[in-house]
Amino acid sequence: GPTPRAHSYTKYNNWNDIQSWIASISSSNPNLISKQVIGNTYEGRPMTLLKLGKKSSSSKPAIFMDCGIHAREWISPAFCQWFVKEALSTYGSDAQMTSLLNQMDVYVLPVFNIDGYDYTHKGSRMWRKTRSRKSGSSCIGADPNRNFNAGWCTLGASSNPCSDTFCGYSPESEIEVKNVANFIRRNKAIIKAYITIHSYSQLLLFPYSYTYDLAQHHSELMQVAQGASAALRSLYGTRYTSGPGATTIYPAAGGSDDWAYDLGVKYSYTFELRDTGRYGFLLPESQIKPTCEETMLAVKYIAAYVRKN
Ligand code: ING
Ligand code: ZN
Repeated sequence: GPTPRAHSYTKYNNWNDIQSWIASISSSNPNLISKQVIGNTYEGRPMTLLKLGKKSSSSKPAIFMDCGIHAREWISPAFCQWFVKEALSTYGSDAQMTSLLNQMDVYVLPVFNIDGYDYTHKGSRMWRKTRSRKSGSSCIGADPNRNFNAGWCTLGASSNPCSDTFCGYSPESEIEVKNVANFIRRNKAIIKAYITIHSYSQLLLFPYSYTYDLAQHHSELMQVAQGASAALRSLYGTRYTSGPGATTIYPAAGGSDDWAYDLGVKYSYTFELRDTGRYGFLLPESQIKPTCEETMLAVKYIAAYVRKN
């Protein structure tokens, strides 16, 4: 067939290009990267999870990171692609990345809501939800970040299937949510941190969002978030606010970070990347590189903390 062009990390790639990239990057360096399909989306696309880490005979502690829970937040999948590229290209030269991948595995799901992401390229740019259908309603999709089983549909979520924050017909009714939840449940003994990448608002959030109660580990989660935000800011001066979701952005039940935390994954964080609203979801491609560079510092800060604790 035709020779594919080199993958661009400074463009918003469509699902077709990301899928080709997943195939080629995972075969490029078998000592550091492998892939597994954790299930298919509603429309039948494979959800391929990348595993980064130096091969080891014993099982290693791990970090799980997903991008693209919401379809229109295009900077998010761009960051997961950037992270994988950086991990592979700086292993062996960057001390922090080398220690991380020697001692831990990092699972990366480049696009969580693939059907929705594809629809924002081919149908409607501002689509947020999944693309599932149910007889009895003409409205399509549920909000995957309202569909996890954490105070499900009690607060900041809608039971109206036409709403952008529709919580779904039951917890994990969305197959993409079920696939991710099943993987994390199956591997909860090794998963030490859960990181989910959204946009926009420049926030680093942690549990809880479904209640105003403070998390059991609130002070430590806040300390780590503030350290990560300071690391991020050190590069280009970008300011982030850290705090529990409910009071820092808005109360919202059914989110993935709250669910992972209550499952026992203590270091559970939601990033809201650039910007603060000038471009919002339509962040120009010229900002992909600086956004990803600064976010790398925050994610590596959290990873280093988790590795040492
Ligand atoms: N923001 C998140 C949302 O799903 C959030 C905020 C984080 C809610 C964690 C619940 C839990 O609404 C965006 N931009 O998607
Ligand atoms: Zn989002």
